[in-house]
Amino acid sequence: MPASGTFDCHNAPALPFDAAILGAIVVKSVTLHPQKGNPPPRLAETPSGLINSIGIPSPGIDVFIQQILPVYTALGSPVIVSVAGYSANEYAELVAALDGLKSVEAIELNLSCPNIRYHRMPAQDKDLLQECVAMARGATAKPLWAKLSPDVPSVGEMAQAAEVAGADACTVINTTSAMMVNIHTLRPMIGATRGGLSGPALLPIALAAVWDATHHANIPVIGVGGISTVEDVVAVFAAGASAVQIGTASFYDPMAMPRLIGELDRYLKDKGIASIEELKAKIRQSQ
Ligand code: RRO
Repeated sequence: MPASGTFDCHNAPALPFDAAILGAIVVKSVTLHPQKGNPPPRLAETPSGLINSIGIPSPGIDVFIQQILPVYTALGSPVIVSVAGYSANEYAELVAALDGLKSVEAIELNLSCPNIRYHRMPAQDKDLLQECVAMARGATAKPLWAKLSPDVPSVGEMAQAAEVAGADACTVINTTSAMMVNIHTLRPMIGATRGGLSGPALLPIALAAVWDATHHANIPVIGVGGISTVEDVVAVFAAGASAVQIGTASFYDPMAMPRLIGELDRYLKDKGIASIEELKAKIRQSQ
């Protein structure tokens, strides 16, 4: 599935592939109230990866539900709605607004956006993370995924905390906080100074985090970070992931997701493995 924020429904009509082949579509995080996001420059391409400080431009949850959700639903894949609140109460309100909607398969709680001037980032503060997840849990019976940050001493401890508070799965990881300098202006490339780094540099960080999360928590872990080849997909499954998300690879190659789905099929066939479930069972036996 696409990582949140990397699959724009405005481009959906121009998509070069049928989105129904995806396991699911994760939408860009939605906030309770409309907001513009950060002023540009908010995206920088560097040799180490992309740095973004988009800052969650959002139409607000009401407009999202009325005007944007139907566009995603029409694509024929299960829709996962990512939500970002500024307090535990806001997470609960966002989740409550989505609770009754049949077209919402699951809700990803984005607890880890690096580009918001939080007083405390939920994914970096165990008490706040648990408060946000617990409040959201109280507002829905739909599956709840907690999206975690790599910028913590132990992603495993945060995954465990999310599980205890009622998360059904966790998504590991969001981008990592970073900065790049424009050597001509001698200024940071990003207006907000820092942004979130994504791309291949993130893969080893994601692998360590997914491993850590699966060894601390007993809920499925969705692996994301730096995946661009079928070998990367298999590596993230080998680290313990139940499913994978693709982000920056699609920025450089809009066909990355269908390509990886095809390559994974061929990889399994070549190895004589019947399904992804069988691959996961083999991984479990080998460890
Ligand atoms: O919009 C963003 O700036 C953003 C978000 Br919500 C996020 O979760 N991760 C990221 O790298 N950027």
